[in-house]
Amino acid sequence: MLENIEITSPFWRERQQTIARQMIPYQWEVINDLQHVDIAVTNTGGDSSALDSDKSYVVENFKVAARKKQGDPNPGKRGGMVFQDSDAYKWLEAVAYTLECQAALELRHKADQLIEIIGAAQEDDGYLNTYFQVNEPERKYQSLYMSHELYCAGHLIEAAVAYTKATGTTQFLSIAKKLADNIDAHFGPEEGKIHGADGHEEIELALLRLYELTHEERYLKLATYLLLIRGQDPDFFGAQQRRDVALGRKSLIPGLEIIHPDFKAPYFQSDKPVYEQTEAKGHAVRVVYLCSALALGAALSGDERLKKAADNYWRNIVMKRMYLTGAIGSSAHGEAFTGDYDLPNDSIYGETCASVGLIFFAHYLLRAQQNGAMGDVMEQALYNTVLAGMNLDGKGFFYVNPLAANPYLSQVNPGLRHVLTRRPGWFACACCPPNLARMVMSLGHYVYHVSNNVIYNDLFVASTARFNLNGAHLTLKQSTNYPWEGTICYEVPQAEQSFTLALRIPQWCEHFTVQLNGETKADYQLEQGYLKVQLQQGDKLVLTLDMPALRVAADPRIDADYGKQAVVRGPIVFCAEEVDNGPNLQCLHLGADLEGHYDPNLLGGVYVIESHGQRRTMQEPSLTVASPLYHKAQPLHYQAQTIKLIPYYAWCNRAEGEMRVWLNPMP
Ligand code: FUB
Ligand code: ZN
Repeated sequence: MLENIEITSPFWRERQQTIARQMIPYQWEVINDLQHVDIAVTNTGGDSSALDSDKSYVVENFKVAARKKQGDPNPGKRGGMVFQDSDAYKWLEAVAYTLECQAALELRHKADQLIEIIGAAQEDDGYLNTYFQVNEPERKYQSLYMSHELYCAGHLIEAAVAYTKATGTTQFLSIAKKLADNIDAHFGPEEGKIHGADGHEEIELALLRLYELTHEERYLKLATYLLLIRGQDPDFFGAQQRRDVALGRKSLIPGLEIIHPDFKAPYFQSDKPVYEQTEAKGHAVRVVYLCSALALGAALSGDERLKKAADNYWRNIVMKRMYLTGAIGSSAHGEAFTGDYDLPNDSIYGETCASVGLIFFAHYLLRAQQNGAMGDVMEQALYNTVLAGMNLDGKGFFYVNPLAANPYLSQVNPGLRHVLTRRPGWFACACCPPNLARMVMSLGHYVYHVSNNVIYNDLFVASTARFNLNGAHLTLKQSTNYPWEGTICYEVPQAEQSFTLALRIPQWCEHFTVQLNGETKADYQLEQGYLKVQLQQGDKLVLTLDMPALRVAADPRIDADYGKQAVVRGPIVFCAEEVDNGPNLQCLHLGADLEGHYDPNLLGGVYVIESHGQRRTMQEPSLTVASPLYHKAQPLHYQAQTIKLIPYYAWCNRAEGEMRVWLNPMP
């Protein structure tokens, strides 16, 4: 197993420092309402006017719940979305991973304070959810389609697992176990218990992680139950919706009807049992959180039904429903998947959380199957959509991640209103910012995994890692300037015995070389995208991945990308921005060349690619201001233009303007 890892990569250290020093303290201010932020309300799904636009209420809600528990007749107002508690839990999880990397005493103090407040809000029977405790106690566990009770519980449990591992303290874990036990008392096959699961998956993965930490079988059993009960009764959520309407209850998402075309069984992945599912349907984050649990559950329990479900989902998502940037979820309606090859670049949803979830899914499948293709997807989502989810300064966030954007169209076209072209400081529905923080701070957990005593290197990240392979200790040092350069050097300063290191050879890499102690190795065979090398103390291994800038074409069934080309280099997808290339990016044609260089002074240091291309001119007689919109087709005119491309993740850090990933090839 991996005992610990210290990340030394300049690329990732800089991001982790930004998150630890800027983003997490900033998020603390926001969740405690200590500073004014303009809260964007574009993504609430319902009536944004029902939510305050300058207060998050996150921590306040726990204090209100605690006062109510103590019998205070006027505990105060509980505000925000029904799942607002989860923002506190994800913040705590991000702090936990930060504490794994550094002492961060001030953050630790704040986190302990918050855990105290959360504990004070928890009811004696373990129940914990500020919305239902304060606003509608009689509705607990009755509106699971949208209550997010187990979703919030899941985030609490994941945070507690991470916090316990990082600090060795158990106060948070006790809260988590008490809550998990409350869920266990209410859900399960026994008569009198609820025979269903939460509308938003998350608890399943959390219980599996709790099981991994505590080895208490009941958590594995409950997680498996919740995975397998889903879709057994396709009307489970529908019946709860109808009952709530009959009882005159209000919608849990302000302004959105309880019975709504976007919220039917497929939205909740409950139209059939998971092992009969063959397509990713409905809400994208829900799907990938479910899938992550299916993959980990299959690995922990050996249940073939879970494995089959995870494999089916994986195939459908990766082969037919994923963007080049690792974004998923094509539609803003229901924040959802649509159909195969339906991947519009401008009206996309591509929620940051969905790509975070896709990384979890890939990681847990990888742990079970050792298939490098899963590592490829992991880095695709990480280096592109997830990193694009934040401003370089760590204080602005994207929820929706388009591959083509135009600020004017986002203003005038209601179908594009969800596509922002500036990262807001916070959201009324703020799931993404703390999710991104916990993802990047936990990066060390994704660099390697160990299976059958083999160390698999899944992500190339300069680091020093310590492993314990069945009692034998070893230290593995990885040095690289990835993602800007493809040379990765491994050293073994200490190893009690020899071991096997499996290197992921990414699918984008057409040529690579391996040198062991100065000698080129040619006798290797790839096994599912990994190359295995035997190492011992003192060894030095150099893997060189050729990393030229490449043009990518899409499957012709993807209408939106038909005839277009995108530029990638290694794991990084590039894009054109208006600030570099002028407006009307749709008129640009890439040239025959792609010339790249690293620019240390641009956007915190990025690789830039230039192409001597062309721009269709507006000079033709038919394209004067007074000319008609449509005209007889005739030969087109172009002028030379050097097209400048930057990494997609860094877009929208300068002037607001158009952006585009898929460009025209030479005419
Ligand atoms: O419903 C909770 C979270 O809010 C989801 O995961 C996101 O998609 C957003 O809807
Ligand atoms: Zn989100």
